[in-house]
Amino acid sequence: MKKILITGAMGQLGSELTTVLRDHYGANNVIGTDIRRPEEGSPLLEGPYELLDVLDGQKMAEIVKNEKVDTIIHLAALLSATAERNPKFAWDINMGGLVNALEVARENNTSFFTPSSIGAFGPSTPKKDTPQDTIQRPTTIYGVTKVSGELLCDYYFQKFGVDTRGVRFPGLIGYVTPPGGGTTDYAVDIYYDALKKGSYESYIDKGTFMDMMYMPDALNAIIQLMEADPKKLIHRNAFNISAMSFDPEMIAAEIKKHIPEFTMTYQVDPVRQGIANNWPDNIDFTAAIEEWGFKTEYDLAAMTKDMLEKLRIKLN
Ligand code: AKB
Repeated sequence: MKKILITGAMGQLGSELTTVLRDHYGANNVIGTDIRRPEEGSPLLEGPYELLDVLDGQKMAEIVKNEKVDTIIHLAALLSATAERNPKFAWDINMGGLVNALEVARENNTSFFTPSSIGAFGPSTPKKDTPQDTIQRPTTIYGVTKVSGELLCDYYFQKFGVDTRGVRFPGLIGYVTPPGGGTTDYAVDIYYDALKKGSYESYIDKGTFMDMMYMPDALNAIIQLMEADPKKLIHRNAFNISAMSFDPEMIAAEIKKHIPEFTMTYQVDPVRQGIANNWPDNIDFTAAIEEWGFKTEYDLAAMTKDMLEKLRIKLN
């Protein structure tokens, strides 16, 4: 039985992953941590929960030692658009937190998962069917921290034998906790506004394709990779994964099938559009399929149907 510590448990991914892992491994075996405390009644408090700033490596080490943690899932990080507004702070949080978590993993011999992102690619990366191994010269601070993180995780595996694993997540879409400060967030906001206002003003321009994935598939991917046979993993960190690639028109057209009166207008945000322009249109994820059997269940149609159903209940 695993004993897992999650950083960034209050984030978009962390809040759902904590619950899913508690169902999978037992509530007492998954310790949620974040710099904030959830509101009373939050599902995050239905198991062990600790306040933890990832820049406090000593406290992280104490929790891991005291609770005999054998797996660290390090999610705490700033997303692309927020990072671009404060690059130094983004470097401190994204890299400082990662180094602390890797050191704690090394000292305590734990397994380790941390996500990279499609943000680890840049303008000189092939834009279509972006290969697993390719040019990575991102032009955002978020991308710089993601490439550095991928390399650092490889280093901790090669140098110290820490069992590091990771994926390059595309935009994640879910209805439980809204994302904060990402470039792909429009693909979540659009569902909320479709139901609340019947319209959406997109900050991402027409014809801008990005990879995306529905949250249940993202959660499964983490469990699948963490449980994969290490002998079969050639890449270990930063596997390309995706479930779909679409532009704003395509997601709007899919929503219109359920809400015929839905309309979309554009008010392009130059910062987030600039970031999106330098990311791939669609990535190749053959290595993840071959090395650990990556698979997804939701395409754009299935995700849209489920998102609208679940959000209708949540917003009522
Ligand atoms: C973002 O938009 O910053 C994230 C990501 C793709 O890493 N969702």
